[in-house]
Amino acid sequence: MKILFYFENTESLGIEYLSAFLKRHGHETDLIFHPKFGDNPYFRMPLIDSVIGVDDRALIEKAKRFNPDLLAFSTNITIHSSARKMARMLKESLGVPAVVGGHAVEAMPEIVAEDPVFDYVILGEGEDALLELVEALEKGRDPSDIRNLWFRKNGSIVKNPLRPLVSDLDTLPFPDRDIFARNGGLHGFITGSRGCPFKCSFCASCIMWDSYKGKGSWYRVRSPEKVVDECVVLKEKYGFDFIHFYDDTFPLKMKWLDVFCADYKKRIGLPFDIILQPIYAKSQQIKMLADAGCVQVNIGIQSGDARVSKELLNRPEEQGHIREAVRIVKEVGIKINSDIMLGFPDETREEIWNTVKFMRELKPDTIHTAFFFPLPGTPLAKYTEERGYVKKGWEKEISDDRFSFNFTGVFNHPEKVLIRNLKALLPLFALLPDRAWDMLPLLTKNRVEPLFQVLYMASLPFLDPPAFDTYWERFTGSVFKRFK
Ligand code: B12
Ligand code: SF4
Repeated sequence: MKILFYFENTESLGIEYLSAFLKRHGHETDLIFHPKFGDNPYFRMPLIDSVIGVDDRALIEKAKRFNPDLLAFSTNITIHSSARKMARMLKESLGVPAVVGGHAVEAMPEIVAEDPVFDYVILGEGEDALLELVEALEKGRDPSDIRNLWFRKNGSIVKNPLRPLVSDLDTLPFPDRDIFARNGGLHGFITGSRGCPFKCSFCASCIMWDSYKGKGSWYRVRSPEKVVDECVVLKEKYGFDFIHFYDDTFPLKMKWLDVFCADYKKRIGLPFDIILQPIYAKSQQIKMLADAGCVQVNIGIQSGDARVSKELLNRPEEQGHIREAVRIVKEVGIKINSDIMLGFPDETREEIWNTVKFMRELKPDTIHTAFFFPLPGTPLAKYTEERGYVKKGWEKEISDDRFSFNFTGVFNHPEKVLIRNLKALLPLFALLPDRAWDMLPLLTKNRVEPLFQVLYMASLPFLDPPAFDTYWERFTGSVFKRFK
């Protein structure tokens, strides 16, 4: 059977895993990739995509040439509305059914299952369920008993239970990166694990631990040798000179790391970055990572206020863990990128400033700022709704509307001006000497954010080289395809 995926903006390991699994079982796959160059964390100018020749008509023509039997969409809540739009257009032109999976489905399964745009919804880990659906459709068999599948039948929704999680990740084929290499978006992402051991109140991890209760551990780690085998593919087949490990939190158990670091150094030797959970950062492990080639760690600090971090976000680490992790990481010369969020429900002015003070104290090399946005299905989204920051039924807007995590908060935070200003200013201030931070209270009094957003964009290549590279690759990739 021929399955056509759709994705936008960046590479999706989810699609690559699904595609590899389908191919292993004799099916043919391809991808419609929309780079959405004009919609990114730094600015929104959708017209740019049309100018460089990526428009819906061109994508539909490409889809027609592949002539699929099934359309497959992977969505999260930022891309859900545009994936719906694309699903509607492709279905109209091709007359084939559409299946959807991914994080938007976990977050709001009922809303997605009631949506006539999608014929089938697959919850959770998708490899086996998608294969079974494809085989049922191919053989004209009733898909009613496929675990993880939800679909509409006689006016109601059939909701099949979840199957157990894949317990041995090494049994899965390596992600099919060709599908992105051919169509754009390939960046060299890889994960050594699936899931996360923690349950922060704003994170999708909470949803997964709850949905999969009794069906295996949501947090699973691959064998280090297999991970390095996959890095060989990234290096030799695709020519990457930098590797991004995008595990929710990079595995740091001594036994695992010992094998990984020695093997990676011997067979790969490329610089890489990881996502580091500060609770796990011990001196010995960090030294091993540095020796193996780790040049940057990304730490999700989120808030520098102890109450917000513990009571509201349910973060596992204390501020002491973060201080110690930053000290150890700096000692070995690894760069630190810190992720923070601003504008949590009930977050006071003082608590917001505590985050700023914490950043000033820690002095990470770069700071990535985001507005807090409630992910449907998480405890913090429920709290946001209970406290009246969003109106009931707000999740529906995610499907109906185009909004962006990066540009709009859905709710009206009383400290909106301060939040917007800090979002634009902090990444810049990360580059400035300590004394410059004294100016922040004055600078944030009035709305200066648009001016600093422009400054931020102009300094992006220096501020955040990996983000800029990704962005630049996407742009040049699109232009190249247009003029080829
Ligand atoms: C790596 C990563 C990124 C990378 C790569 C993104 C990507 N699209 O793969 C980068 C840094 C670019 C990124 C960006 C963003 N990310 Co991100 N990211 C992750 C992370 C840490 C791992 C994703 C991953 O590769 N998982 C491994 C693969 C194998 O799993 P998977 O993608 O979930 O796919 C499986 C199933 O979901 C399912 N499935 C998925 N799609 C489909 C489709 C079909 C048809 C079927 C049947 C099944 C199916 O089957 C797959 C295989 O088992 C997750 C957290 C997590 N644990 O998943 C957050 C996560 C997905 N990101 C998230 C967010 C919010 C974002 C951004 C919006 C952030 C921002 N403000 O810009 C952007 C969106 C960009 C985009 N276009 O997707 C949220 C999504 C929340 C939600 N409910 O929608 C997550 C869950 C983190 C969180 N905060 O909770 N991200
Ligand atoms: S540590 Fe990170 S990935 Fe894990 S639950 Fe918390 S926010 Fe989610």
